[in-house]
Amino acid sequence: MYYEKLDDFPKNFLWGAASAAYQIEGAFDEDGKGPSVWDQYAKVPGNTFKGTNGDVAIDHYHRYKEDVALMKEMGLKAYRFSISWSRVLPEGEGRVNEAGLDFYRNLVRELKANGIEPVATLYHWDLPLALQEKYGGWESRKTIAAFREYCQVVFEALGEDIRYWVTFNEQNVFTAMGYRWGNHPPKKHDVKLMFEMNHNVNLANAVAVSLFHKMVPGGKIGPSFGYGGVYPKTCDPDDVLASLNADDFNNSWWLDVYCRGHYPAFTFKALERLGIAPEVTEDDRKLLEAADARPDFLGINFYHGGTVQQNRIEKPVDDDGEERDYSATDPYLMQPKGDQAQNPEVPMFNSVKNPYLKTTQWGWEIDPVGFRVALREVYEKYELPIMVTENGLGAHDKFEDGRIHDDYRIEYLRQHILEMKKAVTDGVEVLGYCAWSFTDLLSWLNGYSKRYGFVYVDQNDDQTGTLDRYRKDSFYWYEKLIEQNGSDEILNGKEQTK
Ligand code: BGP
Repeated sequence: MYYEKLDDFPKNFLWGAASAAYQIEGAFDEDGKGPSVWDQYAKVPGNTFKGTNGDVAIDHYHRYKEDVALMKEMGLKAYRFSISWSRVLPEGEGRVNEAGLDFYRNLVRELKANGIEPVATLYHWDLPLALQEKYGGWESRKTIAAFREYCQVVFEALGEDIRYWVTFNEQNVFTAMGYRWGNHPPKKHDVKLMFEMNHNVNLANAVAVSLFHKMVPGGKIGPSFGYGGVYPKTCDPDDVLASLNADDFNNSWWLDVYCRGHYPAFTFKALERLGIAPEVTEDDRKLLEAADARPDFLGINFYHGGTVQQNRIEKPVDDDGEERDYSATDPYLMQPKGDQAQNPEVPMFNSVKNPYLKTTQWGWEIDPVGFRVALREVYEKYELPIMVTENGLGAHDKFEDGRIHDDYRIEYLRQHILEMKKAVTDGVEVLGYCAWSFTDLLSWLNGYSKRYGFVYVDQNDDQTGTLDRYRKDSFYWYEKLIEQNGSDEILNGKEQTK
């Protein structure tokens, strides 16, 4: 769709940047903070890249004033951060640690004094270790009650000062990484259990949203979902059907529950057939469907989507385009039902490479148009305002005498923000855009060398850096973009940056 002129971004558009507690704070055991599952997990040899952990991270806990001063200098309008549950409730429930709450009170005060809108995430993966040990974490409904307690404490302390809240960050990612792929805590490989614990997180999300609506009437709350749009490999109707299946399995499975209060029929039936669908009680249904459990906006984290073709059982087609007969040997058909239950998507779709897209140094597809498609799809389907809560480029940056020439990052952001502007022109209501990330920070599984920030932090994989901060070229570019409220000039690449 071609426009002669794009709509302007709204005047109060929230140009922001994002982070998460474990990835920046450090001070992992200071001022009464209890351990989280990540504090433990990252210290087990082999679990993270070169053994990196967030004990110090980028020491934001002690340097938050310096970081906020940089945000202010940049002209940032919003800052998304997460609250560490075990800093506030060291055992996950019960005793409140006032010193932990004070850190967030001070941070929010500092942000607001500098004209920056705080956006607080309640849960960015760092579950209090005590809850994992006591109840098996999200495997138990007791953790839902603990989460409610935590939310109540935090809403009471900060509800008046923070307008925008995010419940769960990328529920689709932490449930799958923790319970299917086994590369996040608690490192399990059990798909049935994953769907069960995921259901508990859905209930916790509904509980938090309902409670928020009671306690913070003027505020806005929603989950941040890791959205990946799906393309069919070809216009063969069977490939199109496969992409519909993948979208249902990868996206609607969560988004429908958040926004409509129930699971999508197709995936639910597929899981039921395999005996791995979550048990949904009558009370659960009521809770999920309650009007006050609907989010006020949807947070969308966008990095990349995927491409699929029809499954190989019905019509075997290889990536090289050659047809092969899998019917006799297809491992899925030969597997007992229990094993099929570990691979529920096999009959639904088959992931393939997208030949049109380039990838990052870490192999993630770069797809700005897909970002516009994603915004359109989500907005059309759920009719909720969208806040882009993460989008950005992870790269190896080169530090040259205090300068970091990250033109590749500027280009990535420019293209994505331009497509977002087109989506706005298409009619999508976008409240704000939080680039991932403001400063460099710890990547959960890729250490400190996968950098995303506008601000370079001298921290290395061996965790010996000075922690000094340096503005990258992208810092000055984003500053200008904000100043011009995302003008066509800067988005068409005509502006010179330092
Ligand atoms: C998202 C997470 C962020 C961040 C980002 C980049 O999934 O919400 O916390 O880590 O991805 O991921 P990575 O560090 O793996 O490159």
